[in-house]
Amino acid sequence: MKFFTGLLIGAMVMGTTLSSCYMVDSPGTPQGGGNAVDIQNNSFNPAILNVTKGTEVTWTHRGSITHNVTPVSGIPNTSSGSMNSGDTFKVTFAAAGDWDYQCTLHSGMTGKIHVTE
Ligand SMILES: [Cu+2]
Repeated sequence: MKFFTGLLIGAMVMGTTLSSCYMVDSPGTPQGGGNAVDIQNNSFNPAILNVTKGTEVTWTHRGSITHNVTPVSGIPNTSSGSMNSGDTFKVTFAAAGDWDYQCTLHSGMTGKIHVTE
């Protein structure tokens, strides 16, 4: 009888261990960084992105309401226009310098691409 009780407890411990494994969050998709900017929660992430010249930067709209990427200063003078969920916008930065930008629909929603040689 003790043997069967031991088995039962063993099975319960194993079951608990297995079920806790299933509860571990799956690794999320990396957000931002590299040459990518995410548009989410009324912000650009990362707000400041450092790239070397010649890099193509991609903005991806991962939110739900309309945003845009509009330069404030720097070159090239190109804007995304209205972006909605799932939309992407790409800009290649051919020259070193700062490219400051904003979403004209939401004050305080700003970002910067810092382009180095
Ligand atoms: Cu916006």
